[in-house]
Amino acid sequence: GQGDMPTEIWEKVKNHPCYSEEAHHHYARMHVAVAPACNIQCNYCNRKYDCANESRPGVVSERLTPEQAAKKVVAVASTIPQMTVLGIAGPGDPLANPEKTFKTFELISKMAPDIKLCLSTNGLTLPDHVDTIARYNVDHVTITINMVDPEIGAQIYPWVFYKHKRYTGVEAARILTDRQLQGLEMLTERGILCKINSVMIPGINDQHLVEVNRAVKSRGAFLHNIMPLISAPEHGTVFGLNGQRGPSAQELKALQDSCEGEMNMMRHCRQCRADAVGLLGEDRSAEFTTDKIMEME
Ligand code: CLF
Ligand code: SF4
Repeated sequence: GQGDMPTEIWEKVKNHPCYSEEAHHHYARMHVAVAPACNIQCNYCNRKYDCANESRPGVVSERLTPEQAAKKVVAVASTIPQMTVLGIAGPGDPLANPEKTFKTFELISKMAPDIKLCLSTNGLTLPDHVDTIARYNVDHVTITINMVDPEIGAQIYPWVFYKHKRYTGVEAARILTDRQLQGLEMLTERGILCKINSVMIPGINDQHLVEVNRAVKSRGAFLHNIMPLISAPEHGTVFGLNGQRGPSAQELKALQDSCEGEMNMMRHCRQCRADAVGLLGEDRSAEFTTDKIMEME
């Protein structure tokens, strides 16, 4: 229920399946995979698959043009009436593909104006796009923040590509954390709800995520979603190949518990694919391939 939440915030969360634990039983989201490129490298990413920001590696999602994506949204919304939210979450970084991402939002806001728009990003170029995000009425932005300490960041991110130049090591991580936190502040100043996703990587950032939690809370983040690293050698990620393990369910819960009280913690994330369709935990993307949508017309 609304509890003591201000009405303008309640209006934004009550039917968003990720922002409200209750809503996820009743409302569906869909992602469209319009954003193939990325501007950083995470050691938990396998570019052959979807963005590990938001996804379980293993299945390649179908890449769509903005026009195909908008058609798909209209087709899904007419089939699944509980579909309230359209998210762009990959397979790369949506803001490393700004033309495709914002063109998709523009088409959808015309063709399906009731659908809420949602965006997930690594944050590197976020400050440059805050005005555009606000202009397209994107109410929900997720930033994946795994550290606020560049020394720790250097163990997670081998490089970032920023303003036409490749940076590595601590310097790269410092640029990334500065841009992420600046972007978060700019969004929350404009009243855009921000969720922070963090990937829990045992031995690297597990102790540190409590500090990340404080840093994002103090900058106005609404919700913190700490997700387990999914690591297996067959996924071909740097961490997987190095034998880096993911956390146990108990370790994850203990960390979430120690952050709870500081701010709202999300505990119902299903680490969706970049082309997921349906209720969280349900995947109906196979019903809505481009071929099938063309047949529906
Ligand atoms: Fe998608 Fe992400 Fe928007 Fe939700 S998913 S872009 S906020 S509409 Fe949700 Fe999926 Fe977890 Fe993401 S369950 S991976 S938190
Ligand atoms: Fe991969 Fe996403 Fe990281 Fe880019 S931001 S390297 S797509 S996990």
